[in-house]
Amino acid sequence: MPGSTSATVDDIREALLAAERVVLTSHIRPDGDAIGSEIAVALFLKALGKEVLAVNSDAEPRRLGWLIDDHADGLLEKFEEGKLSQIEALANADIVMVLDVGAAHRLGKLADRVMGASAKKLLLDHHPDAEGWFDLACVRTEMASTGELVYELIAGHDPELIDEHIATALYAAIMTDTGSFRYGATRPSTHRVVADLLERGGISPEPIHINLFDQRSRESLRLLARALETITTHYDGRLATMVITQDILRETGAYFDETEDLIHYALGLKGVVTALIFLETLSGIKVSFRSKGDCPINDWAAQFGGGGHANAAGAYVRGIALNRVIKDVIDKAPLHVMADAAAESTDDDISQADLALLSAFKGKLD
Ligand SMILES: [Mn+2]
Repeated sequence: MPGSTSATVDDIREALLAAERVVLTSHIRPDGDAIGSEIAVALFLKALGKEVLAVNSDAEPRRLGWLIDDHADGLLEKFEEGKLSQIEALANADIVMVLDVGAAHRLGKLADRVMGASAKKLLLDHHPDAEGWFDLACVRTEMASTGELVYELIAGHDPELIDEHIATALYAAIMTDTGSFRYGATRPSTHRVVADLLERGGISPEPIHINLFDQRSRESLRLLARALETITTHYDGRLATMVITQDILRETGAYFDETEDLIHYALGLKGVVTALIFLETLSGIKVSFRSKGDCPINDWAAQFGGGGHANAAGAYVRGIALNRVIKDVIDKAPLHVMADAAAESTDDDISQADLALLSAFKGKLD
């Protein structure tokens, strides 16, 4: 039924088992969860004798290259306009399965081809607000990662199929999206899944962690040093911001994708509940929102045309100068970022005095 977001992992598996040719795809600027989930599903379907191709609008970031070189060469490609094998795969597919993203615009150059494909469209995702054009959509927002859903997909068919390669891909997926098992969405079941992956795959965490996080370039460390200097706090130290300009990137020689984990340093500051990073790109300002604990920031990101999870969201602002974007975003901080939500919640209603205090806070930037 088109528009259904209530499909189960079993429904998704049943549809896949009945198919012969499957194309997988995920979001632009694919991360470890996107790539790891795609590789695991691709290896699973290949083991079942299906024809499968995973194709993304963007290439994988360089730091995830090892995942593909090692296990999935020829299974996962970057979309190339006019590449016959990819066009044929999309045209002949029984199923196009989208992983880790439910919004067409985040499929990049593949959006029209995926939506226009005659194949059945499946979604397996953990992001809220999936669009309605999927034939079967399994969206489980309580999951920390799409990788955990893929584990369910495979283990529910035959856990024996979880070999070293599938286990490595899923471990990397889950490790990425849980921030190495420390974010709020990490649950006991997350640890049960990774325990099973370690056992069945005969893999150990350390080399995967080293591959994912300990491969920094000198340029990226120079970028880190510069980025730390830009940290500013607001609202009594509850909000920390970081700014990366094109000048900083140029001067340090770092790549844009090396900005990815910088925000955690701002979030790591004592007393900070929310951190923002403003990244100046050639076509606009990318704003990343992160928070700790019960401090949702996705509605805040949505005010700037973005969205995401409660504790991790993003937005992209075009046509407005960097300094203006910084001020606008900070000014629109939700009340629970501006002031201590615990103090407010002792009263059901916010008093007039509190509201006056909050509006005074609002204009005050460090
Ligand atoms: Mn994810």
